Amino acid sequence: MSATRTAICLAIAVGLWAPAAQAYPAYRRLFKANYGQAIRCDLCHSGGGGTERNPYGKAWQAAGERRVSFNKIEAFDSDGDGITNAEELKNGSNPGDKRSTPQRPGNTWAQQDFIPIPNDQLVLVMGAVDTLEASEPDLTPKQLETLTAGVGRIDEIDKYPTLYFGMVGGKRSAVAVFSEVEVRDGQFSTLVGMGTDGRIKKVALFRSGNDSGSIYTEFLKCFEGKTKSQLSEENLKDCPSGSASGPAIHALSLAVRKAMWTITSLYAKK
Ligand SMILES: [Ca+2]
Repeated sequence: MSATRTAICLAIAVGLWAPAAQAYPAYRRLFKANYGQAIRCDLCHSGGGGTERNPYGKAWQAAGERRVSFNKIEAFDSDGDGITNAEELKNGSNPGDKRSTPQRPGNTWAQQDFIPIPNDQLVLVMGAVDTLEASEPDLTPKQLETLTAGVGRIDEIDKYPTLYFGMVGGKRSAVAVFSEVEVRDGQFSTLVGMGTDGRIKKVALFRSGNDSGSIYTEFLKCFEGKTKSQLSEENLKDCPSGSASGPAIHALSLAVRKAMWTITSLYAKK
């Protein structure tokens, strides 16, 4: 398995448009919140991050992709090796790989200390940087309150942001965060890059759907240069939405607003 593949906990390899936007960096944090263990992408993906989900990953998806969903599938034997998911997790074998059993666990899924960094996606919204860093901050109650007030309503997954920093000359030149909003036929995942001036550099979109991704290009461009306070529906009403549907534009706007509030809630300037 290549290093790049293991480093990316995303279903998207290239481009602004993915046939199936799936794993989201926060998912591994939901697992850790539930079981107290950091994990590798292999727990839920057949060949590491970015690959198809294994039976355990699919079962978790079917159970709702929430923290409680892990508990809901504990009694299942997702990979069909005769051992329940709960037993496998307890013993360090992979509940999504029938070749892995408590007697012969093989490669372990547990204890990945480093945070996976999706280099290929980050370059889309940050431009050229020397290096990339990542952090998985725990929001304080106060920060959570600020975020909720700013966005209106947040989902469970929004409480587990992963922040990526683009470094130039040893200093942070950009920060980026993924943000996800559910729409009727799937999900909008955006990656929003912000400069140190508090303005959006670029927004990349990853989602599943039958419509063409290019219909969102102009609308996404409209976010560039805007600050957190310029993202209200009123501020965005003149942005060209092309043939994109109203609900889609609304979801996209909400995702970007959530990303910007996440970053600024964590790094509020005094
Ligand atoms: Ca099993």
